[in-house]
Amino acid sequence: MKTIEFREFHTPASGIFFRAKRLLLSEKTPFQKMEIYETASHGRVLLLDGLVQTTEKDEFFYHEMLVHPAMTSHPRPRDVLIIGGGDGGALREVLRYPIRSSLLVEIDARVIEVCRKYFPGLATSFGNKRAEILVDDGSRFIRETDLRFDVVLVDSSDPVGPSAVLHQKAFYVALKRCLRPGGIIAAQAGAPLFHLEHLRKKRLFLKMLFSFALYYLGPVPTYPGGLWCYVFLSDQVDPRKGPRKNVPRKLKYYNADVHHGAFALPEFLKDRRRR
Ligand code: AG3
Repeated sequence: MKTIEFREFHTPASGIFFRAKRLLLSEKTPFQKMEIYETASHGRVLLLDGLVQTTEKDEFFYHEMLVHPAMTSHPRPRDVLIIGGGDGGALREVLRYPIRSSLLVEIDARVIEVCRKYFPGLATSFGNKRAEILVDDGSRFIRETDLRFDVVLVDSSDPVGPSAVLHQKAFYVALKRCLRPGGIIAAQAGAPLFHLEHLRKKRLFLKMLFSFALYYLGPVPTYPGGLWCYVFLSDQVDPRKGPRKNVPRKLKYYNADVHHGAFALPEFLKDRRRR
C-alpha cells in the first residue's frame, strides 16, 4: 500500500511531518489551498496553504487558550465577536459561557462548510441559536460595523502570508473601536521561536493602543516551535489578577492555575521597556 506523507516546513530546514491514512480533501478555494488528511496519530488534520491549522488531537490547547483567558477575565461578557476561526473550535469554547450572542466573521465560506463535515468535534456550535455566522473579510467588517462587543477573539493564521493584515497596527486600531468599555481582545500572535522580531514590534504599537497589552503563552504541539503566543488587550482589565468567574467544567487544558502561569513570560520574551 502506498503511504501518504505530508509536511509543513517551519524553516527551510525543519518542520513537522505526518503519515496519513487518507487524503480526505484537497481543494483551492478563492482564498487559499485547503487540505484535510486522516492520520493515525493526530486524527484529522486541516492545512491551509500548507500550514497546519488544527488537528483533532491537539486543537484543545489552542482553542482553550485563545478563548478562556479573555472570557474569564471579563466580569460579564454578553456579546462576543470572533474574527476568522471558520473551523468552529473557538466558537465552541465561547458558547460554554452564558452569553447573549456571538458573531463569527470568516472570509472563506468553504472552510466553514468543509469543517462542518470533516471536524464535527470542532464545528458543534454552528447550529447554536446564540451563534451567528457571517462570511466576510474580517478586517473590512471591523472597520465598517456599528456593532460593539465585550470580547473580541482573533483566530487568524500566521503573521506572514494572507493573514498578515490581521497582525498589523491598523487592524488593532479598528478593533479597539468595536469594543465596549471594559472590553477585551485576545488574538493569536504566532510562534515565539520563529516570530520573535514580529512580536517585539507588535508589542510596541499595542502598548500605545491599550493600557494592558500582554503576551501570554501555551503549548500547541503541532504548531511551529511547539510553544504558542497570544495577546491579551484591554484598557480596564488586568488578566494577571486571574479568572473573575468560575471556569467552565470539562475543559482539557485551561484552568485558573494555567491562567496565572500563562502570563509568566520567559526571559527571551520579557518586556524590557518600562512605560
Ligand atoms: N489559527 C492559527 C494557526 C497558526 C498555525 N501556524 C502554522 N502552522 N504555521 C488556527 C486556526 C484554528 N482555529
